[in-house]
Amino acid sequence: MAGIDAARTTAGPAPLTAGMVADYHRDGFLLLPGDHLPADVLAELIEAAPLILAQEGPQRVLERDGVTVRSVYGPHRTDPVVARVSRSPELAGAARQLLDDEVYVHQSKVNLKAAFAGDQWEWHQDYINWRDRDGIPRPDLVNVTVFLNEVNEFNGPLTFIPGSHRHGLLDGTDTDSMPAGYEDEPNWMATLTATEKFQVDRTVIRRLAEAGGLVSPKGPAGSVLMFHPNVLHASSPNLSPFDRGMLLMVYNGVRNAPRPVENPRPDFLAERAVVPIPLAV
Ligand code: 6CS
Ligand code: FE
Repeated sequence: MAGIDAARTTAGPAPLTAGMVADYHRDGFLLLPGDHLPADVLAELIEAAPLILAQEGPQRVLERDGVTVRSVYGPHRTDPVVARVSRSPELAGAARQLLDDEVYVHQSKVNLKAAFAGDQWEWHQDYINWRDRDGIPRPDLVNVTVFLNEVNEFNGPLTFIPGSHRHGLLDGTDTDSMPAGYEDEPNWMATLTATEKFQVDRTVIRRLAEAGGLVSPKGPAGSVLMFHPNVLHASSPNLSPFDRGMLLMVYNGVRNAPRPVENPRPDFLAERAVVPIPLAV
């Protein structure tokens, strides 16, 4: 694991070096090696994933085929292993360094991207959902992802346009209808499927990709990928015989607490209680 005291932007554990923090702010994402989490913690997490994915309920989203599990939301609230990992110095400490604030988990999920059947995520920025649906005033959140399987070029890796987060929220269209196959589902489902609700203009995507290129961070299970809520990202369907499971935790800074909204989303999608994760100094 990277030296836990290598840099201190806030008091408390600081697993990221100053160089890593700078790379994150430049590119909008940062990949940490497969041994960032202690081996026993990673093993527990990988063991917990099938149980999380098996829990039926509104927090579980299926693919358009109606049978394959796409995502399960809120595991940090329901699964003790994820709860512990979400509060670990290796992850919460890193989030705190990147946000320069105390942090709590706004949203968590396991995205399975199942072998043969896992569908795409179209080009999007995350923050528009958290601003417009959840009332979060500034894009001062960070996605912290733990790979539960090896992520390679075959199983639908996340793909980023480096530096795109520095343009803020981009021009696009908010589509109003429910995606095909989800017409009978609750309205909050519209931002969670393979058909993106907020379509960023393709001319904008092309221009940014021509300038910044495309990067798909890959690595063994246990790799930790952090990315900014405004970095433009997408991923292809998984045509390979290998799952691409990922745990994602969205940390928010406590100074960026959500404002009241008219129709709050269910708490497995959006946390309303801002309680900082305690981390020993
Ligand atoms: O609605 C949401 O909160 C989410 N939707 C997308 C497309 N990305 C991030 C987030 O999980
Ligand atoms: Fe996203």
